Amino acid sequence: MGLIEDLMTNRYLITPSAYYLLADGYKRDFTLAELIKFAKARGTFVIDSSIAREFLEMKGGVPLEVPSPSESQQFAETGEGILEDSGGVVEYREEQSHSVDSAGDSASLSEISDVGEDSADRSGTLISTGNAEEVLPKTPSFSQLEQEKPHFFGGESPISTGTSVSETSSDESGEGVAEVSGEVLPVEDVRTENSSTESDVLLEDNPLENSSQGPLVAENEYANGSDYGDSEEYYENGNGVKPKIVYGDYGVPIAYVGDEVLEEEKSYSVYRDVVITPREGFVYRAREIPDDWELVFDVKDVKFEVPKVKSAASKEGEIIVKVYADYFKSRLRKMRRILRENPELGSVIDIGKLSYVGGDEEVTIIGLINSKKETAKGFMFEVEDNTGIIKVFINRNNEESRKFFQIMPDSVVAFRGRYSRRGLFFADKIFLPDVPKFKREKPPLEEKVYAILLSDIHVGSNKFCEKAFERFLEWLNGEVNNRKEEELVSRIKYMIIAGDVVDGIGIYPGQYNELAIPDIFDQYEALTNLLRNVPDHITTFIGPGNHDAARTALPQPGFYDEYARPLKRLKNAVIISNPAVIRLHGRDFLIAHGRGIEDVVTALPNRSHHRPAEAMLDLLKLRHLAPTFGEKVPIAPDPEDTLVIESVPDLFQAGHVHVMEYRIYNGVFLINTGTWQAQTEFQKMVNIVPTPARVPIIDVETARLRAVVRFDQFCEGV
Ligand code: D5M
Ligand code: FE
Ligand code: ZN
Repeated sequence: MGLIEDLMTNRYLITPSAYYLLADGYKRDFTLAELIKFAKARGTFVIDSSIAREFLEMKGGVPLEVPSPSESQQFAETGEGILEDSGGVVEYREEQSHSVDSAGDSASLSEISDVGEDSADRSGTLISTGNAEEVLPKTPSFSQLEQEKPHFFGGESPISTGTSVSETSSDESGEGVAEVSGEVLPVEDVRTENSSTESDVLLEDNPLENSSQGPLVAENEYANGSDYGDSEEYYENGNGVKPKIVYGDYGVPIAYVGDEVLEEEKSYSVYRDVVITPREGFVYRAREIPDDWELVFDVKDVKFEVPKVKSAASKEGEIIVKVYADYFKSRLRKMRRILRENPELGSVIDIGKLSYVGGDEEVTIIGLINSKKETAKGFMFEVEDNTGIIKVFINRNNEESRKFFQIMPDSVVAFRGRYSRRGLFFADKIFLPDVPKFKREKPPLEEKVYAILLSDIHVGSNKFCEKAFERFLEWLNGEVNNRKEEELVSRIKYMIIAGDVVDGIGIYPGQYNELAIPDIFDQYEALTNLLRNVPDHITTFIGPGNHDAARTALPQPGFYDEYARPLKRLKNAVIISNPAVIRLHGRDFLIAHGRGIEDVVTALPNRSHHRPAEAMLDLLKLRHLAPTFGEKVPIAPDPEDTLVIESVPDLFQAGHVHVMEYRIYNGVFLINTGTWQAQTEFQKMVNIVPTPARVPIIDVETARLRAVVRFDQFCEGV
C-alpha cells in the first residue's frame, strides 16, 4: 500500500504537497511508524508540507527549499517561483462594468405592473392596499399602499413583447383588493414599525446577550431550543487533538484544520446568543391543524441511468457527449408530452419525415431551438428533433411571429405550417408549451393555513439583515402587534427557503471583503442557530442556491453534507433539492432558486432583474427552469432533464435576483421572494437594487398571497 492509504488506515492525513515531499523516501528512508510518531509529537493528524520538511530534516534528508511568504511574493511577481501556502489573499478587481441610464428609471416606473395577470383571468389587480383605520400607533400596520414595485433600471422599455394572452400590465393600481378568478382576495402589506416597539426592547433585554458565550451558553441553548447533540464527526487520535473530518466529493476525507476557536475569541458571532422564547400564552392554531405535506418531486429521488458507452475504454469526452445527447433527448421527450396536451396542435410529424408530406398539407413539428434570428421579412429558427434539423420561417406580418421574443435558445416549441420542397418550413402558428388557461378547482380546506416563503438569506454576509431577521423570528414567536398579525402568525404552518441560505465563500470576486463570517462551516452554524428559533410546529423546507455549499450546476440535489451538517439538527426541517415540488394540503408549490431568470434577462428583450416575475413567467411558458445551455447557468450532464416543469404548479417560487415581485398567470401564482441581504458592493456595480426583509404569507388553500410583512426598516444602513 502507498503512503496515503497507510496513513489513512491509521487515521492520519497528508496534504498533496507533503505527499510530494515524502512519497519517494517512504519505506526507503523512513517507516510509517516514524512518520506517525513525528506527527503525533507535533500534535497533529494532518501531515502538511511544513511537518514533512521538518521530518525530512530530522531524518537527515534534504528538504525542498520553499520560499517564505515575502519571498514567494517576489517569485510570484517575477513569475519564477512556485507559490506554496503563501497565505496571501488574492484580490481581484473588476472593471466597473457599465453605468446606468438613470433617466430611464422614473419614466418607466409608473408603467411597470408588478402584478399582471392573463387576459383570460382579467379580473383585477393584486396590489397591497392601505387601510388607514387599522393603523395603530407603535404597531405594525397595514400601511399605505406599498407596491412591490422594483425600480427599473437600464432605460429598458417595459413594452410587452409577448403574446397578448400573457402580458397584460395593469394600470389599475390603487384597488383595495385583488380579485382573482372571481374571488376577492385582500393582500395586506404589514409593516412592522420601528418606533421602539416591545420587540426592540426584548432584543436588548435578552439576558444571554451579556452573559459569557461558549460552552455554557451552548448547553443552555440545547436545553432551550432544539435538543440536538454533538453529531459532528470528531475523533480522538491519542494526542489530545480532536480534529474534525469532513468528506469531500466521492467520500474523500478532508481534514478540517480550523482551529477550535471559541466564539468569544472569534471576531464574529454565529448567533449562539439568539435564543427567542415563544411569547407566553400565544396560541398557535397551526399546531392543531394536521400536517399535510409531501415532497412530490425532489432531484434526490430521481434514479439516473448510468450512460452506456461502447466500451470501458471510451474517452471521457465521448461519455460527456453521450450524456448531453441523452439529456436533450429527455428534454424533447418531456416537452413533446406537454405540447401534445394542447388540442390545437394537430398532427405532429418528425422533422426527418417532412419530405413525405405534400406541400399543401398542414403539419406540426416539435423541436429544440438551435438558433433564432430576425430577418428582413420575418424570423428564422433552426429547429432540431431526434430525426433531423430544419429551418423554420415565420412572416413578421403574422401576429404569431411575436412569440419569437419569448423563445429562448434550446427551449422546445412547436410550429404548425407547411413544408416547402426547398427545405424550409413555413410556419403560421407557434405553440409554446405554456400552461392551460383554466385550472382544475381543488377542494377547499377546512381551515386557513399559511406558508411563508423566503429566499436568499445570505447569512454570513456583512450585508445580511440580521436585526430584521431576528425581529422576524420574534414575530414568528408571537411578538405581534395586533389581532390581524396574530391571526397570520398563528396559522403559519410551513416555511420555504429557496436557496442562497448562506453567503458562501469565494462566490464572486471581492466577496471575501464583504463577509461577516468568513468560514463556510460557521455560516451554516449561524443559520442553524437562527432557524432553531422557528417554532417547532412550522415545517421548514430548505433548498440550495448558487451561494450554498452545493453542486454549482443545476439541478442541485441538496447541500454538501459535510458543510451543511448543522442544518440536520433542526427539528422539522426538510432539505429539498433545487428544483423541488412540495405539495401542501394538495397544492403544488414549485420551488427553484431561480438562476434561469438570469438567462431570460440575457436572452429576451425588455427583461430586467428588477421584474423577476415577468422572467419567471417566460420560464413557465417554456415549461423549463433554465432552458438555455452554455450561457450563465451551468447545467449538469444528467441523462434526464429534471429542470422541465412537467406538471403545472399552483404556485411557482423563485429567488436569486433579490427583488420581491409576484403575478398571476392562468391560475398559477408566481412569486420571487426577494432577500434578507442589503445591497452589496457587487450589486451596486451591476445596478441591482434589492428589496430586503419582506415576508410574503401565502394562503395555502388558494396558493395566493395573503399578506406581505415587512421588516425592512430594521435593515436600513446594513
Ligand atoms: O445573486 C444576486 C443578484 O446578483 C442576482 O440578481 C444575480 C446577480 N448576479 C449574481 N452574479 C452575477 C454576475 N456575475 N454578474 C451579474 N449579476 C450577477 P446572488 O446569487 O445572490 O449573488
Ligand atoms: Fe442570492
Ligand atoms: Zn442566487
